[in-house]
Amino acid sequence: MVKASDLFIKALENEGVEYIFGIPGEENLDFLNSLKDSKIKLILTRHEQGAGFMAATYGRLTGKPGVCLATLGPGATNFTTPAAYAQLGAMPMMMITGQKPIKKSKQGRFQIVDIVDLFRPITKYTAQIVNGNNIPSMVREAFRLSMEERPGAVHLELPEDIAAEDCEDRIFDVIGFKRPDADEMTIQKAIKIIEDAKMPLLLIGAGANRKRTSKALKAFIEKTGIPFINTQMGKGVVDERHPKFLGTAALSKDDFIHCAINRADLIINVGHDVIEKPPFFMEEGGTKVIHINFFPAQVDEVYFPQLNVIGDIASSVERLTIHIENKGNWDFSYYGRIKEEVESHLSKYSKDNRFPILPQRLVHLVREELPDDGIITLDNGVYKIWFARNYKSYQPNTLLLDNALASMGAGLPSAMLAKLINPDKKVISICGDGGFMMNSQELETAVRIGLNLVVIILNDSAYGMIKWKQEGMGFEDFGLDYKNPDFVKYAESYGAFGHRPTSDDDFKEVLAKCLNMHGVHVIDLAVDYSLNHSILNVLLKERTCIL
Ligand SMILES: Cc1ncc(C[n+]2csc(CCOP(=O)(O)OP(=O)(O)O)c2C)c(N)n1
Ligand SMILES: [Mg+2]
Repeated sequence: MVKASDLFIKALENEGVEYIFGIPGEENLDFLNSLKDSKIKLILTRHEQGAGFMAATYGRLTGKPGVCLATLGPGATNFTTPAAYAQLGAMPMMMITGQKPIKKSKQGRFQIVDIVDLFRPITKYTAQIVNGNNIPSMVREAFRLSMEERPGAVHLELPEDIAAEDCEDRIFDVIGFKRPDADEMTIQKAIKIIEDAKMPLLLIGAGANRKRTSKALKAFIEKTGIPFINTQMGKGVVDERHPKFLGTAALSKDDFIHCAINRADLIINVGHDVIEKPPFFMEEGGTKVIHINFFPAQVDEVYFPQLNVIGDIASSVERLTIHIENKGNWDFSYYGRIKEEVESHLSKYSKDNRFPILPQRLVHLVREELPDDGIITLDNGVYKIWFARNYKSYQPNTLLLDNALASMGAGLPSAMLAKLINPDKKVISICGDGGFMMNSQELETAVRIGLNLVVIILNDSAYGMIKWKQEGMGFEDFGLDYKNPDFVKYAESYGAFGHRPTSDDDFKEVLAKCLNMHGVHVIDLAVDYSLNHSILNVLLKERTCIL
């Protein structure tokens, strides 16, 4: 016989869990005590959101569920945003929450919320453990579901009395499975459609962000010469320095790549998922779309592909590559023009050294300073559009942004996780002053666990993204300004290092220095958003309609 909480830890070890992120409450104390003697490391955070975002990012980067722990009621409700983040972003993640004893309790309804039900719309699986003997099978099932396409969040609730029960010592083997391949007839159909098209265009989305897919897509592009674009979460799947790369869909319309999309007669859409902000809008009678993914397209007002190629993405792309031939129908000359236009537009302000800094210049300097495998993580703000459009990712998962839930507050925890599991890589967290403040308390966690991390806060003393939208809608500037704390002193009070550059040169120097130093470095960087409206809302519309 074994204690249920010990068995739970054993089941997690059996799944290869390395970390548990979280904040225990009294209802988790048996579990915590069992964790004490395990090789699984506990990463204690200062808010459950921090723990949840770290767990989700662990899943995103490794393909295995990141595990997080919270107490009942208020601890568990703090997991709702990270759960939605993992669920929409297809990141494997497991939440474990405590609960009052379920058999006999003298606490009335104090702190009791029906967490299992609360999590139902934002998880793939949510259940209360009512018998310790069920722990091994329930953990195995939760892990299986969390990783299975489409990956997402799962939740198990472990009540206090169940955690203390004695139960049978049993564990289930982790049995892998091979994802099924697409059927041959569909592959042949797709080949015929692509060969017959005049201006096919390849679009790489979030679901293509897997190791083997990257290689398969590169081979496809190289054999066919078909130009490619990507969605925000598909960035870096194929090196964006590739001569066939046209750009990223940071906006849904009126950007240069939409000129390419509008002229294309076929879009080969690999790994796209409707949870991402649409990279383009499909129209009735317009450009045809082949959807290549692990699962069929969810039909939507703006997305209704004409062919589904369903199965392992890498295998589908490899099989297309083997058999496809250039039958002389393809003409990519227009895409070449778009490429030239994009390159000259994107580099326009990269050498402009005015201060406060322009986001375009920031993108340029960060790219210059980071090695090929360096990682940046973004929070949510208007700079995300500039990074998505202007930053070239050279490798998969080196620009981590969230274009699914697009929640503020995830940027810092996701950078912390990226650094934790990639100690030899340079990692920069780029946040707005609004988003940074939503989980800034995790600076303490970062310092305590000894991370070497650079955090850049773009300081405009406002919710800049909403200001930009407000201006775009022709409304008056109202209701979006605030005052910030002194970020240098704030960082120092956590035992981090604070920096406030006063010029372009100064920033370059500070960034280079911070990337090579130990500790957590917070750079308070004044940003100039005055060109956002004139470029993103006005100039793009004017230029793109004449191309
Ligand atoms: C949790 C959450 N609340 C609100 C929003 C809506 N929202 C999107 S961006 C933004 C402003 C971001 O401000 P900041 O972090 O300072 O970035 P900036 O755009 O100013 O650079 C807001 C309020 C959101 N995405 N997530
Ligand atoms: Mg701001």
